[in-house]
This record gives sequence, C-alpha cells and structure tokens, in this order.
Amino acid sequence: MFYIFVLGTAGSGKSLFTSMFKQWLQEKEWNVIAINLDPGAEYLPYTPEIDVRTMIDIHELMDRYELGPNGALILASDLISTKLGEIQEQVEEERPDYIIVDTPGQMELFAYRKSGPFIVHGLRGEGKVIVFLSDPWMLNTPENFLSVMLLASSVRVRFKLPFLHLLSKIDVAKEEAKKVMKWCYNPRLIEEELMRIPDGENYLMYTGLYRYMLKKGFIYKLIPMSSVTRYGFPDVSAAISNLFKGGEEMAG
Ligand SMILES: Nc1nc2c(ncn2[C@@H]2O[C@H](COP(=O)(O)OP(=O)(O)OP(=O)(O)O)[C@@H](O)[C@H]2O)c(=O)[nH]1
Ligand SMILES: [Mg+2]
Repeated sequence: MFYIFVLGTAGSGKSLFTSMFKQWLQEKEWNVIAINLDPGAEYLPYTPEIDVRTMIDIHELMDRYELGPNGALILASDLISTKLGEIQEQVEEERPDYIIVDTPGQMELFAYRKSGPFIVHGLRGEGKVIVFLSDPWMLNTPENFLSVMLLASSVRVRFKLPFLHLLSKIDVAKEEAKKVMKWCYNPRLIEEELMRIPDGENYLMYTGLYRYMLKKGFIYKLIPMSSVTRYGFPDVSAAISNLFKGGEEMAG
C-alpha cells in the first residue's frame, strides 16, 4: 500500500487531481482508493472510499461550541488526528495498491498544525509521497516563483517525505506555464529577472535566497500537468514510482 498525499494552496486543483489521477490509475488496473481529509469540503469531484466528513461534522461543531466557520475548521482539523485508527482500519479493509489522500483547502490547517503530520506519519504503508500543487498564475513573476518555492520547501520540511511539485491547470494557463517551466530549467533566467528589481536591497536578498535554495535543491523541477486533459499524468506517475524506492512501476 502506497500513499500519495495531495497538498497545495486553496483552489490549486487537489481534489480534481485526486479524482482524475485515481481514475487514470484504475484504468491501468491498479486497485486505488481516495481518502478525503477535508472536513470542510462542500463538494468533491469524486466519491471518496474513506471520508473524514462522515467522522467529523463541521456544522455540528459550529452549533455545539458556538464557533464561526473558521474556528470550526480549525477544531475539525485538529480532530482529524483522533480519527487515525478509524481511517487505518478502513484502509486495511480495502487493501488497495494506492491510496490518494486529498487534504483540506486551507493548507495551513493541515500542514502547519499537529494533526496533518500526525496522520501522514501515523498511517501504515510501504511508501509515502507528497505531491504539492501550484497553478501557473501563482508563479507568474520571479518574486512569486521564489515565494511559491519557499512555500513548497516549508511543506517539504514539515513532512520530511519524498516530495514532488506539480504545475497544475496548464490547459488553461499555457503561456504562463511555458514561462514558469523555462525558469525551472534555466535557473539563470530567474536570476536575470530578479536583477531587474529596482530596489537594490531586495535584489540582494532575493538573489541570495534564490542561489542558496538552488544550491540546496529547494528549487524544484516542476512537472506540468492538467487534471482536465490528463497531460503530464505519465510523468507524474513515473516520478512517483521513482520516489517509492523499490516500488513497482505504476505506469502501465
Ligand atoms: N482547467 C482546469 N481546471 C482545473 C484543473 N484542476 C482543477 N481545476 C479547477 O480549479 C478549481 C479548483 O479545483 P479543486 O480541485 O477543487 O482545487 P482544490 O485545491 O481541491 O480546492 P480547495 O479544496 O477548495 O482548496 C475547480 O473549478 C476545478 O475544476 C485543471 O487541471 N485544469
Ligand atoms: Mg479540494
């Protein structure tokens, strides 16, 4: 059993990726299930085999503790950790090859509070990987590119697991995606762009940070993909297979 945890900022395409990548793997004859860990999800583009919403009711929390939507979401995120045993039991019943885990819209509630890492590390499996989604608009300037790489790095540091960074929604942001991929594969281009920042102090800070991250492997080679057209799915699955050390090939 291999876990694929899908993280990313709000609206980056986590749920649609979960849905479409699950379908894609199933077509390759793999036994795949999806877990929804977003207690606040109103709508999901797939039917999860395991759903935290059946264990935690956000509206009940709001009523019982007189909380607003954000307070209830925070409490619900913390409560996820108490459901580890229940989730594990349900996974064991299914015994799938792959488990795709969709995580809460508000990434910070999952990644930066205790329960996210607790669940991620607590679940038993042969391998685990984090896939982190960003859409091209989020990286559309050199400063944004740098800050999204910082965000991805902070998630990687938080979970300490094999990590992939995907560039989502490229079907609707072709030009932006091309630019971002150029930056990824020609690191000097970003430096040149950062040099154009008029404020000298910022330039030194940004380029210093950028060079350090590049040297230490924190500027990721993004994998461009679209959950609508499935462009890039073979690359994503090959990269995931590589990360599952000793794991079998996923792509059929
Ligand atoms: N064109 C296109 N739209 C996409 C793609 N992926 C997601 N979307 C759309 O982007 C919107 C957000 O996608 P979701 O999958 O709900 O994103 P999410 O990260 O789960 O969102 P939250 O859980 O609310 O944070 C939806 O309208 C999706 O249909 C893609 O690859 N291409
Ligand atoms: Mg979602």
